[in-house]
Amino acid sequence: MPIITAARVIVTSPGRNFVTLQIVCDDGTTGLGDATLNGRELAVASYLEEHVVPCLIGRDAHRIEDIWQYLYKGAYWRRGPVTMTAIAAVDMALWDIKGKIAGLPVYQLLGGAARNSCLVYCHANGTTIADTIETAIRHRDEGYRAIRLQCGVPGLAATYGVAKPGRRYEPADGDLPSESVWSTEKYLRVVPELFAAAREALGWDVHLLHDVHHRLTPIEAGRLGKDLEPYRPFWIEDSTPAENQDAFRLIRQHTVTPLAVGEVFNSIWDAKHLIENQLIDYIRATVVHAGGITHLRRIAALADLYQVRTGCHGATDLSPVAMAAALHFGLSVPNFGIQEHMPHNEETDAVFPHAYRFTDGTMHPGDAPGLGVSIDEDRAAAHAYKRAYLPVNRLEDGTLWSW
Ligand code: GCO
Ligand code: MG
Repeated sequence: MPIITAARVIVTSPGRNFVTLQIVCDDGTTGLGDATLNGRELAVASYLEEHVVPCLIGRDAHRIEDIWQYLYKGAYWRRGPVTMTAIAAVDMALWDIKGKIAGLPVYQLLGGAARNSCLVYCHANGTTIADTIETAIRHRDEGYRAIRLQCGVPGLAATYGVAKPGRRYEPADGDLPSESVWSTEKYLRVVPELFAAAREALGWDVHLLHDVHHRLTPIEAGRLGKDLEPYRPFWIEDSTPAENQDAFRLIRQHTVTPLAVGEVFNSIWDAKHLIENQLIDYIRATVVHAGGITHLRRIAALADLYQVRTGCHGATDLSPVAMAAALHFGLSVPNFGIQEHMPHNEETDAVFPHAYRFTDGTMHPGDAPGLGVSIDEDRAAAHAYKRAYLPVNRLEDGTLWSW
């Protein structure tokens, strides 16, 4: 059995911050896990270094479920994004090790491929509707079959999901949180126009998605869902905050637009009521923030009972290690829906060489043993950590609002 002899945390910032856990076994096998929690990176790094790594040394790396339970139940303080991201990193690294020892890609250990490849969606954004459509057409021509549309809101200086001119969209900015201003009224006027223009320009053979980023009340979300129905969106995401899971019942009463939620969820308990009551269609919890492959499979198994499908978060703050794990999970899980794909910059891809690939609107994790991702430590060391925050959002009268 492979005994864990060392584990260390590697922090690197090739354009944005990533925290990676590397576990080493006595036979020389190593495994990687993503531990990145955007805007709170060093909290997880310290949780791992101070509290988790000492408990790993000497354990049998093959006992993935036992180690998961040990870190979850054994901590006494259950759940929460920091704890669950740390557990996720250990879990991913252990699956990576098991795959390398078996000589198999992780998806084979999870039951094998349940589909040929994973449908992914990309982002198209622009300050105007015309810019957004232009980008969407470009992505469609690159082969994407599903595209998330976000555009600037007339009358607001900046809007969630829209890049600053000439740059890629990247939410983690400033040395302190930047502030943006929000108006629900203005926003609710522009989104149906965006979707009408998109259907006109792109036709009906491409899936269109939209992220509301928690900014509406349930009844406003119902209005948006209803207004978008003629354009048949694939989903609207995070249309209202989900702390009160029953809020989604109100949205459901008003629209048949499919609902996705859960990128900020960190355990099955965040999603239980939503899934059991069929209040959502897609669950967006990820391998990195929801306890790793082991726990996400449990969430997916519950969701499958209620015809809820997966639609995992995949923004650039999920490192290539998490992306690979998401694809092994997605390829093998019966109720896969779609996977978000926001390509990393070249520096990130160089720090984390990987086997996964994009073809014809879909992605495949590749067939390298384990997760199929490595880390170039020299390159990683060349990109020093730099504190970065997610922005905050206020209403026009200054009230702090959901971001
Ligand atoms: C998405 C997300 C991201 C998040 C970011 C936070 O749907 O891709 O909403 O844009 O805001 O990942 O860390
Ligand atoms: Mg989102």
